[in-house]
Formats: sequence, C-alpha cells, structure tokens
Amino acid sequence: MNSQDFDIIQMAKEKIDEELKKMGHFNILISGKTGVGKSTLVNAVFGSKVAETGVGNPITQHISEITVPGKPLRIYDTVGLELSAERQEIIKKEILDTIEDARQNDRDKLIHCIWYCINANSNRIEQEEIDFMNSLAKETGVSVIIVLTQSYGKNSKELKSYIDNLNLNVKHTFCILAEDYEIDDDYTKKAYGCDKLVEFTAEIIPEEAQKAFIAAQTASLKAKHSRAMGVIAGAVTAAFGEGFLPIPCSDAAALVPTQMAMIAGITAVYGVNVKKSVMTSIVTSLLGTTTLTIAGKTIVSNLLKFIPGVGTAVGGMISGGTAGALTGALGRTYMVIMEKMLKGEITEKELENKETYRQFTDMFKENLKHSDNKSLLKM
Ligand SMILES: Nc1nc2c(ncn2[C@@H]2O[C@H](COP(=O)(O)OP(=O)(O)OP(=O)(O)O)[C@@H](O)[C@H]2O)c(=O)[nH]1
Ligand SMILES: [Mg+2]
Repeated sequence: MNSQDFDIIQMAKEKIDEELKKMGHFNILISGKTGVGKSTLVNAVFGSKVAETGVGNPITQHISEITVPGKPLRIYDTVGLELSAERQEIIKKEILDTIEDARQNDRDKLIHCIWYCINANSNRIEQEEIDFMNSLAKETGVSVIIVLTQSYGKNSKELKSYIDNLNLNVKHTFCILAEDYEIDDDYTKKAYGCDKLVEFTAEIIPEEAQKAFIAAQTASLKAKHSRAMGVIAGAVTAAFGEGFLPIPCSDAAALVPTQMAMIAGITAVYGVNVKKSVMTSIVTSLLGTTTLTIAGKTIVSNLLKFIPGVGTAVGGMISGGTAGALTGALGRTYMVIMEKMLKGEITEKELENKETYRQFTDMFKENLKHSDNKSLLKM
C-alpha cells in the first residue's frame, strides 16, 4: 500500500475502538426501596433487559455493580434498602466507601449521578427517606434526581408537588412510567418520561461522562441526535481548515482521517455495533467506490463528482467550503443511517442490498444540495 492510500474500513474500525476506549464509563447509582421499579427503569433507559442480562457483581453487602459488555455503562444498584436508621447508615457508608475507592484507585468508576426512586403510589414520603436522600446528596457531593416510578395515577402529580415544596437537596423530581401499565381491560397507560429524565440528566452530569451516558442510553434519540450534530460540526470545522488542497497532487491526507473519525464518533454516540461488512457497505456507497484501499485523492475526487460543476475541477483546488460541505453531508447521511438502524427501520440484511446503497447515495446527494454548513460551523 502506498503511503497515500487508506484502508478506509480498517481506519474507521480503529477510530471506533479508540473512541470507545477514550469514552470511559458513565456510572450511576440507582437507589430506592425494594420493589419500587429500579430494574424496570434501568431496562427502559438503557435497553431492554439490561438489569437482567447485565453482569451483576456484588461489591458490598448492599451494592451490586451491573455492567453490560460493549456498553460504556456501570450501574450501582442498591439492594435491600429499608429505611431503619441503622440500615440507612450502613448503606450510606457502603456508598461513600465505593466513591472513595473509585477516587483513589480507579476514577473511571466514579459515580456521576444518583437516581433515587420512590413509588408514585405511596401516599406519603417518610421522614427517614427524606433524611436519607438529603444526606446522600450532601455527603457524596453527587447530583441526586428523584424518580417517581409507576406514575400511572393522579397521585403522582400530587406527590411531586409535595416533594417540590420540601426544597430537598435534589436537582429535580420526575414522574415516570417506565413500562406501559394496564389499568383495566380497556385502558392501558402508555409509558412516558424516560426521555425527559435522560435529557435532564445529560445536562447536569460532569462533561467527561456525557458522551458515555448519551451513548449508553436508548430512551432519547433527541439527545443522541444533538450530540451527533456536535460531532459533525467539529469535523466540518476541521475539514474547512483542511480544504484548499490542490487536487489531485495532494492526497487529502488530513481530510479522510477527519471524516473517518467523524464516522467513528457518530457510531459511538448511537452505540450501534456496526459489523465490518455493514460498515463496508455504508462507507463504500457514500464514498462512491468499491475498492477499500484507496488513495485519499481518489476519495476526494469521487466525492467531488457529487457536486455539479465542481467534479470537473480536478487539477484545481478544493476550497475549505467544499471540504466542509462534503464532510457535513457525509456525516448527516451516516447519522440518519445510524438512527434507522437503532430504530430497527433497516436491518443488517437490507444493508447488503444494492437498492439500499442507492438510497444512501441519493440521500448523500440531497444532503449536499441542501448543505447549510453555516449552521454547523462554529464561526
Ligand atoms: N407496568 C409497569 N410495571 C412496573 C413499572 N415499574 C415497576 N413495575 C412493576 O413493579 C414490580 C417491581 O419492579 P422492579 O423493577 O423489579 O423493582 P426493583 O426496585 O428493581 O425491585 P428490587 O430489585 O426487588 O428491589 C415489577 O413487577 C414491575 O413489573 C412500570 O413502569 N410499569
Ligand atoms: Mg431490581
């Protein structure tokens, strides 16, 4: 392979691995009395059956650590929480020890947020529970959000306003129904609220945990979308600076890695496990090539063919604006594909078919036509 050639798929794969490695974990403590709906909430936010299929590992008497292979996520689930004063002290000490241990030995395990769950149908909130939440927030220094679980009745709104008026040391209280609830034969209350919980949580957790959280959760596509738009904007800005490359003398040595890093970044945000064959179909259909080991200049000239009037400029320069437009259109098209995969609107099988390729190419051309990179460029 000549130094100006890229094995683009290999490059994309390596960049995805790099991305996952540097992303670290999002760590959340889920607490609340037995049976309130902690596991149901975790499954609804992080993907079905996380609580059951994740690997649970008791790390103290009352805390179990759940991890899921391939997800940048660690859930600390408190087990057997009752609110007798002694039990409270014991559990709180275990939580503080877990945090201290992470601080000293492995900062990747630091707790970024606490969701404290209360069943919305409980008529009142006990003083012990109030004390527990307040001291948890104060002594750990971690943000606490109250989740009123199983909020299918009108009690939940009342309980929420009661809690709001207590002015507790918590960031917010959310009413949530994590799974549909069958009220009677004729009426089922639809699940709601997990998306809002996710969007709020994403805003209050430390910056270094945001990427992993947005990647790990599956309840808010909106949160993934805006994160992915940020990745694209960054790549467009970089590509703009890398533009003004003489074609074909220059090999676009900088532009192609920028684009592959963007693809990797978007893949990580969506948390989709893209197989090599699928990545190959997508990237080759977008880059207008069937060869994988390809010179950067060929990639750029292939891309240029998509722009009417510019395709003939080979031998000239591509401007920063053109490099940015190509990168933006590539990113937006790839993002739509990730969204469709996540929603199950395209299957891996369909990705192998020629018709699907053609749709991607059309989508890419369309995105290029409507390029409005001013909104993407932070200038
Ligand atoms: N329909 C519906 N049922 C729920 C919801 N949340 C909890 N439940 C039910 O409440 C019961 C307890 O829920 P879990 O999620 O297991 O509660 P938990 O807090 O994890 O319980 P422990 O692990 O035993 O402490 C289950 O039977 C759930 O089906 C919900 O949002 N919708
Ligand atoms: Mg549970």
